[in-house]
Amino acid sequence: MRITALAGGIGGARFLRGLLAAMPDAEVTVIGNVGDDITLHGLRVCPDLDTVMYTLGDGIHEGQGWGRANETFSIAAELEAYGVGPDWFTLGDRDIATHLVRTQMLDAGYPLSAVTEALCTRWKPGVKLLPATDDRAETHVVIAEDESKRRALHFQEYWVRLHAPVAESIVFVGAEQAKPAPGVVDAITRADVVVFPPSNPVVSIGAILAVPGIREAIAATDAPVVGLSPIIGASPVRGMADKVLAAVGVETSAAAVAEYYGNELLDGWLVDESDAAAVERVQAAGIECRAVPLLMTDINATVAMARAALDLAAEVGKK
Ligand code: FO1
Repeated sequence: MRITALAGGIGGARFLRGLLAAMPDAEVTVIGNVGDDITLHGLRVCPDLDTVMYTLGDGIHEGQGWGRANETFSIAAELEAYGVGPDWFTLGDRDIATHLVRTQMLDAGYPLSAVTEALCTRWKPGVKLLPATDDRAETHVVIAEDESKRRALHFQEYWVRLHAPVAESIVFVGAEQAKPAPGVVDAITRADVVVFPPSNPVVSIGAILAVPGIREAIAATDAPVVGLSPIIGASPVRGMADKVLAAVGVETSAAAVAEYYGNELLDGWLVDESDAAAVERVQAAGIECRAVPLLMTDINATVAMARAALDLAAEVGKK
């Protein structure tokens, strides 16, 4: 079975671990978010691609969900001694090796997709990891400095330095000119199932859908498209989805996120058992909906979620 999943960072990567455990023989392609990417100290950092690669390659810092396990910070300490910032975004020594390899390959003219493939020959994540695009398309967030002044911040500064204050709007800088990376549209049109893991609907899945051609391919594919809500009750399981959903005028609820994606993209949607009351509203939006446990408390819970998503895909696929 060919499964294609759009994935952001931590939630998406953890879900993929369950998907691979549930479907060890499936051919899984992951279309990874590049909107979080940032250049620091001359190095290109791709947080969401690295979180998928490290998580599935068993190199991830488990507690954080980003960066490397057994990390050291000698370089960060030296940079601080030089007074060289930014001090709000810390790169570990092991992680810096990834950025050095990536940056020298990019500088040599390799596209990000080729760089990602090369890095994955070491990590062997068990999936084909594709960046949504080889072009630069970084997410910026517009906040109100005060009633008269507004500022657009790189997503990392918005999230890591400012801890996600109220956001006015989200801008995917350069996305309009970006093209899907090689293999991305193919992975969607040839899939037996397309999955939206419980990633951030705006700055992760939304940033991927902002690349022209990707949303259209998902809307056009014959494969059933099934998503899992990243919102349980009125709040995100992790991260700042509530803040960026508000910025795009969407209520923070499992049903509202399903409506935000819409039935031209989604055929099925999983909400948590505690949101069973939302099933009717999602069905009314033309999207098949089931209420199942959606907290990834351990690998078994995540495997069960992956199975529920594939069961729903099988059901809607027959329609
Ligand atoms: N998040 C933080 O809160 N603080 C950091 O210093 C930090 C450093 C960092 C370095 C590499 C990397 O791949 C991710 C890093 N993150 C950090 C997490 C990052 O903001 C998130 O992984 C995503 O961009 C949001 O999902």
